[in-house]
Amino acid sequence: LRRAELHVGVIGAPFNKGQRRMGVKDGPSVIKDTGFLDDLRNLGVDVTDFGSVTLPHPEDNEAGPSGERWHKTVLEYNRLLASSVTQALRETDLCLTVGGDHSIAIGTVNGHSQVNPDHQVVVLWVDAHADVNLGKTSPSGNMHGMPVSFHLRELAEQVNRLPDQWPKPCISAQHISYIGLRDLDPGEVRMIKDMGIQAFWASDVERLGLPAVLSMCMEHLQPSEKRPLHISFDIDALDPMEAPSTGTPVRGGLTLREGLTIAETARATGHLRAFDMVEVNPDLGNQNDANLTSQAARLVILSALAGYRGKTQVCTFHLNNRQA
Ligand code: 6HN
Ligand code: MN
Ligand code: MN
Ligand code: MN
Repeated sequence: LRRAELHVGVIGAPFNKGQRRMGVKDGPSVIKDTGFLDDLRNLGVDVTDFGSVTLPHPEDNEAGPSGERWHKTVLEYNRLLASSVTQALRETDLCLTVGGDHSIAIGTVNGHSQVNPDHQVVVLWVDAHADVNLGKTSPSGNMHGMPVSFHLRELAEQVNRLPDQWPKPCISAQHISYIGLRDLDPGEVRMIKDMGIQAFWASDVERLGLPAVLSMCMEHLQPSEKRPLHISFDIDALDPMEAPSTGTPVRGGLTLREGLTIAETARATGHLRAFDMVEVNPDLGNQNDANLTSQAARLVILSALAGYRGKTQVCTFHLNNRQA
């Protein structure tokens, strides 16, 4: 029996209360319908499907102290999701969480950080948006624009948590880098500057080239055994021509090739432990748009987890495995 090089745990997070477009709840099912789980298995990855996390008792819309829409529901959902992520990471090498809107990264990053208290999770946030709003800086009240703020120690005093103070901050400003930014709110720009967070805008990728940007990110984050890498990949990081079916599209984004390169580079560190794929909403646009978007998500996932780039490309992961 061939021993797989990588054992991946997959969690579905069909959650949509972090924003106001309901169809993002179907992200996990349309991405699963691409057949990516079988693709992974065919590429020699050992896959355990942990099923979906759902809230047993849907709450009413209870806003947070600063008007955070569905505040209690979003945080209670993420508390559940976090424990599933922690569990998955105790049983596998890498946890893939498929959303759902980006508020689910409150739970994924928190759950990842709970696995080993001696380890410091480092995060690469691939997104058109910075998702670092506080209730008071958010123009929308939508919590998918806030997950990063919950994790930052520097913002600990300014975030509205659950009554028992969940979730506790788990990273500092130097433990996160952004790639793909192009639509930030004024408060977010100020916070990123004040905290000195490493941030590469889409224009920086254009100016410097992606390989240089990625080396600077990895130099900065220093992923290692004790600094496990978490990628939170918002599909809206890609240009809307590549991934149109998403709730907050912004033109001038990354190409799919660039998305695949980010995923492959992260995989090549050997320290990628968690990957979120979020914000695919098949309700937006026509069937072709939805297919383009879920296929883009599938390819990014296969690149991150198995170094796969397409049918005609030699998959080094597979070959190495066979030759061994
Ligand atoms: N996302 N900055 C805007 C807001 O409402 O806070 C947009 C957030 C988008 C969030 O795409 O995950
Ligand atoms: Mn195993
Ligand atoms: Mn976004
Ligand atoms: Mn996002």
